[in-house]
Amino acid sequence: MSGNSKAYDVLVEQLAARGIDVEAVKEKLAAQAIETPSWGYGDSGTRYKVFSWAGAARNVYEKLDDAAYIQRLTGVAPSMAIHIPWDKTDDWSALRRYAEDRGIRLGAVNPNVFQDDEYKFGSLCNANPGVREMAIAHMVECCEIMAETGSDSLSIWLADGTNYAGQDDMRRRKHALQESLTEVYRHLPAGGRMLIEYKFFEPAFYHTDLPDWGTAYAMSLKLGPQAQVLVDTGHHPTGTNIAQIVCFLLDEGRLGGFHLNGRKYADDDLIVGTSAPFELFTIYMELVSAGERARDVAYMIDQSHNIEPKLEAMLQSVINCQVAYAKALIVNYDELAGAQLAGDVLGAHRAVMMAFETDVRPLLARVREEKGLHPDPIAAYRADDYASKIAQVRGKSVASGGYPSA
Ligand code: AFD
Ligand code: MN
Ligand code: MN
Repeated sequence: MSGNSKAYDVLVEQLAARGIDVEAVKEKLAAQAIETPSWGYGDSGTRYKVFSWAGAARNVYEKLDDAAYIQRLTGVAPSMAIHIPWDKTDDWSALRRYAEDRGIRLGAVNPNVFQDDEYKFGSLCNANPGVREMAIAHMVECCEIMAETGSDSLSIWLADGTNYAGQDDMRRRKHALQESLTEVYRHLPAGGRMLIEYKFFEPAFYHTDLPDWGTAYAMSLKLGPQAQVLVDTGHHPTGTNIAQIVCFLLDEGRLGGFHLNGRKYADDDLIVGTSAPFELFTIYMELVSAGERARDVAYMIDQSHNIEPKLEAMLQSVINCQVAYAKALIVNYDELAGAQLAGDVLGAHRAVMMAFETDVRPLLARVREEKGLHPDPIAAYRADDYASKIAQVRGKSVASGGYPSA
């Protein structure tokens, strides 16, 4: 009996003794779906420096090749989010077919209203109506692209904000934001969703027009049922209880999805689940305990890997989400509810910690094997030659970004 199957049998026995239906847990783990971002496969960096990576994807087709590779190794990464205009193509049906021929599909469409010169003082909140029109037109184009790609989510993040008190009228900006989003909302394809992302600062440093879950939630209520909130796990002040935000939005039916990444100090875009695995676990506990209310939540990774090997970083991100979900699935929620109602503070806490402190890797390994996959995606990655092959074929792009060299 391989070491793994022994560990698996011991774990199954432990979980059964805790009243956990292991087969039901495995079914949910096998059905998990985590979307990877096209921008995680190309070169990216910080404002100081982009360390270009040999083999980094140079165009949307190569990004799809890499996303399909992640899906082949993990079996739970069936879609890739696209970013417009970075991933723009003049033949959407060809791109859609290219993805589907490789076992994945095109996911959320991310407009870009933060890199054109015109957006210096904002996009949808800009005082200049012409700039607002330009940003709205771009988002309407993204709605049309959604119809072409079969995407169901328009994932909106604005860099809009100001750097100094008095720089602009925050009330006027709020009105402009609502008006502009209302116009975009009209163009959503049937069944499409507008996911409104918030971020407490950066690149604006005095105020951001969509800084927190409350403003995004208020905007979604004003817009209508196809508008929901997008929670980027890196976009909160240190110490924020993100699980509580997730619980509230889920209960209101307004949690559209996540941009998953890790943070230590700010929007660091690190590998999700590295700096705060317990936080990720508590988020997944809210999702598991919400049951049907969490059915349509979109789980999307939003990271840019600057020093980490790109594909290994993406694999680790997906695995960390699998681990957090598996741990959340093995909480005995009946036992937890009983302890909560009885006011058994530490009994309830221990019911949660018991799950968090369980090594779920043998369970995940078995789920992968039952899907016909290697039980350890990182070992599979390190054993095959995909990364060395693309490094050879694609080479290294000229590093960009960063302060102009002296
Ligand atoms: C940056 C922003 C935000 C956005 C992402 C993709 O902070 O998270 O969703 O870029 O555009 O990380
Ligand atoms: Mn994001
Ligand atoms: Mn971000």
